[in-house]
Amino acid sequence: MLKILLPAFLLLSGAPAPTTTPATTPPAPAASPVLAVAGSATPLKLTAELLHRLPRKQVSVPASEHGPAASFEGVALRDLLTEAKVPAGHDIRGPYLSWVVTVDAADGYRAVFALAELDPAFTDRLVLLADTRDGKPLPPNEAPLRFVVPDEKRPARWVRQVTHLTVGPACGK
Ligand SMILES: Nc1nc2c(c(=O)[nH]1)N[C@H]1C(S)=C(S)[C@@H](COP(=O)(O)O)O[C@H]1N2
Ligand SMILES: [Mo]
Repeated sequence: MLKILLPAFLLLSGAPAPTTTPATTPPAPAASPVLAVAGSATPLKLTAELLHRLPRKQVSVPASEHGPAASFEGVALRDLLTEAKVPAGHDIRGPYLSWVVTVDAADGYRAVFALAELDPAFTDRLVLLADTRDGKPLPPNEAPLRFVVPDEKRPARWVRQVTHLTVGPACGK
């Protein structure tokens, strides 16, 4: 009996739990995600200040097999590209038709969007880079930014924990 009660007593008394698991150091605070454009030396830092200076967009997503209904807010990826001087509209021609935005996440997950998929001259769909869910900062498994693509039924490109956006030619030319 004493053997069973002793560990519980140690936990309740605040004494270190008798465990062999090594202590882990907390992760360093994440630097701002960045958007880098081919041929441009300075990447755009996706700071909270920038994300609040650009037009804010809000989208409500219904409940599905993937999760409960949610309301996301953030900025359109296209508006970030414009901030970074990436061609838009009628300028998306010739080589720019094969330009893509590569999205990298903290866990190594990757996805791409083509410039033409993001542009209001081609489509009305919204590709949102969200920084809040239901009016609150994103939870740790989604922060600091996550994609929301309401028109896409499979949320496979709804990349969470975005760290880098890289914009440039799909096949390096
Ligand atoms: N960083 C990251 N984002 C990701 C994934 C992932 O493995 N890593 N999985 C994708 C897939 S396949 C799905 S179905 C959705 C699930 O989103 P949820 O975890 O918010 O439900 O996240 C997408 N975004
Ligand atoms: Mo998925």
